[in-house]
Amino acid sequence: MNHIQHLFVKNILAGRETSLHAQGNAFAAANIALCKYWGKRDVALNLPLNSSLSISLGALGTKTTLQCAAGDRVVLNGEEQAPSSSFARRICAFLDLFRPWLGEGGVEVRTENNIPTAAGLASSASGFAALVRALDAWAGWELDGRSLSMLARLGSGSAARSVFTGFVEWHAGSAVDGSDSYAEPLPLSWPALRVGVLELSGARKPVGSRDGMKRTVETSALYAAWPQQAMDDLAVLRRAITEQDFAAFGQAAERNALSMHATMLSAWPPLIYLQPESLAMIHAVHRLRSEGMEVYLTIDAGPNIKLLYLAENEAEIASTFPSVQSIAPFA
Ligand code: 2P0
Repeated sequence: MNHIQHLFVKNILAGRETSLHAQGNAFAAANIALCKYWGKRDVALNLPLNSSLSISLGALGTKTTLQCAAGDRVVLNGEEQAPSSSFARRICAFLDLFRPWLGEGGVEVRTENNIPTAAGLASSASGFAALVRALDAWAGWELDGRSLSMLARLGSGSAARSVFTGFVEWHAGSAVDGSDSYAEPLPLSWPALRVGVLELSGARKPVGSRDGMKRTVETSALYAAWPQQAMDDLAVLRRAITEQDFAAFGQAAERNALSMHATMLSAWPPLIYLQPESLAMIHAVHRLRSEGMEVYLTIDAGPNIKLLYLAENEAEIASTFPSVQSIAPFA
């Protein structure tokens, strides 16, 4: 973690008194972007080149507990992680940003994910959001949502959105110091909305999102069109959510995901996250749609597909895709 990040945290915590409780506990929900975050304008502060919009996934997410320990310990789903593991190193490096407020001792981080393994749901989003909320509860800072979102963003960009639930917009902002790049919840709900999670492939992705977006920004000619595309899609999505216009909503989300994949495909070396099963599923969804079923899809930086549909079609989706996990974000 570098000087710029330390300064950013210092500014947010300026004037806050720390009084450590025995423990800090928090839960944060996973989120799926309907308008994707793809590309950074600043790597140290995780500042995005475009605004994004997500839906949270109800009870799927990360629960984290913090307490004092003799030295740092990171326990994931009941298993102690080696200090040299990339998971423990990333968490401890993030905690380093807060050491001046937490005192000399170590920190025990116990974290549980109930996100289906390898379903292509970023656990870093709910992970860093839960960690920041747990830090706030532990230290008694009582930060507002905007500050929590900006701190979570330092851990992982998409974590800025997981600080909240429901529909969440992450404003890209334009300030070089990152002070206007935060997420906030949209005051809108859509009780009939369903998100279907399908695990098609548990294979590890060859290139992580962080390196994938860097490569895309640096080498893809199609990336030049992306920020405007994302801005247009975000405006359509906002309107479609307000009016509960499901066709417009689904079209904008699907077009946005496939446009992001187009920028990846034209990077060099090419980034092809889609597997044969992914393409088969995309065609299956398009077939269903041609038969009159209102179902759309979205895909992140991996091979797995997420479906978007309404409660009235839940039973038919479950019988067509028996392995689908159907999530009701507003239930
Ligand atoms: C998103 N993704 O909006 C997009 C869509 C993947 C594809 O946010 O480097 O793990 O930690 O800021 O947040 C995944 O990227 O990247 C992501 P960092 P992050 O959900």
